[in-house]
Amino acid sequence: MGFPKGFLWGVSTSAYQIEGSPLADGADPSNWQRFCAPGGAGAHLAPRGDRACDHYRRWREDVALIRELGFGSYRFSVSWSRVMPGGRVNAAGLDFYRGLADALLEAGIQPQITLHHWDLPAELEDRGGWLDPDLPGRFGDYAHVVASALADRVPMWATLNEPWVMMHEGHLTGSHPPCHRDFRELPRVSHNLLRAHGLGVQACRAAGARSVGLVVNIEPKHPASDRPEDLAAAARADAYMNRQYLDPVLLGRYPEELPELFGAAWPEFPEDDFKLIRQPLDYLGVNYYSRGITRHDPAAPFGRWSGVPHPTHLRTEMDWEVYPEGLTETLLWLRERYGEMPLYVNENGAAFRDPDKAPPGGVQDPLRVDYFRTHILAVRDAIDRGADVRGYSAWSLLDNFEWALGFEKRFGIVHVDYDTLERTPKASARFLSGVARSNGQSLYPPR
Ligand code: IFM
Repeated sequence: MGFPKGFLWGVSTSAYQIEGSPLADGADPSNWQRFCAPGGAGAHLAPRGDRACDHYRRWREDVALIRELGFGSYRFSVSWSRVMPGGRVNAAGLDFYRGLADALLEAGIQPQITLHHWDLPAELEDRGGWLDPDLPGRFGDYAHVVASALADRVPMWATLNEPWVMMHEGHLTGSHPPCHRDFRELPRVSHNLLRAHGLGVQACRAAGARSVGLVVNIEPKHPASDRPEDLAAAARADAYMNRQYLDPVLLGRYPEELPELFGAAWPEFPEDDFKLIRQPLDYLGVNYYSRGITRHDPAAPFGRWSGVPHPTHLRTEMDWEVYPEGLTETLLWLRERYGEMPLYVNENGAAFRDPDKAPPGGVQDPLRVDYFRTHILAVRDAIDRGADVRGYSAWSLLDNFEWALGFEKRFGIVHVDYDTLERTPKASARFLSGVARSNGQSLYPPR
């Protein structure tokens, strides 16, 4: 019963999704600020990301909220264009994150930093973004600046959040900046992200960071049938989404399916790059939301597979199947494929429809409560079966800017009224607070 002693219960956010004030105190525009500005592909998103949850000005209130809810950790990301506008170090940008980290520590909450959660300085995107072979080096410089300023007080670091999404949405579907739709770009984008990760780990360590990892999103790919074509399609989808990043980082090579998948677009990569990419890690961060049921589909525009919805399982507002067993499967699969390693569930959560205004009795969100309950029990199951899981962080502390989908999808355990920016904990916040304070005991009602 309960969870291992010292298990870390936390909440996650990211810079552009909550901060607002993107140009304050000397910051430069990021690719997402530009995406949401008039004339940008996301200009219709209202209210725009420029205000988001106004965390940049209300962060003290948010720290107090995390403390009141009893969480032991808070995972947030740093805005690159705030701390290094035009490539120069901006003391005011670093001061913001230093102040936040100190306030968390004072409140007994462990800060966890993600260096890059998708918001890239716009000028670096203009130079080619993740297609630019020089960007990994610039990321290494940025990582060194941030870690030199904060490693003395921040114990956990991650280089990148969900590199797969940056590649897939930015260069295949085109729904995120830089809004390209060209599968031939994907291998180069991935490889540059992986090199950036390697240089970021080295830079963090050189600056004294103690625990350094990577955060990936994993979705088990299940074949729609036992037909060999569907089995092969599920393997291709798995290589593309789940192993494309983990195999190079943890095994020093790409999955064997990828050269065939990309055909002539697959470049020869220098062997030395894999030494850089395969830096020893202190932990792996896992973001889990759903699984994918996959069938062979020769008409699919890329990869010859497509997704098949489960006929009866509940789906969230994102149209993602609720499938907690997939989290146990993921955590056990990581151990089996890559060996013993400390794992943290760094994101897990669900968008369900909540009212725009919090009613007087608070927001009741039973579907989200059930989502958390079943997924946390799935983590427990994985621990019982040998996975070394050290923490669980809910996505997300606040309702926030869900990227190209704007503010409509509410993932928060705390409701945000986008007119007044008032924060109101939902029933799910109270539920998770009980789980955190009891180290999981509250999941098991007394007999
Ligand atoms: O909001 C995102 C987050 O930025 C990255 N992981 C998935 C979340 C929900 O889509």
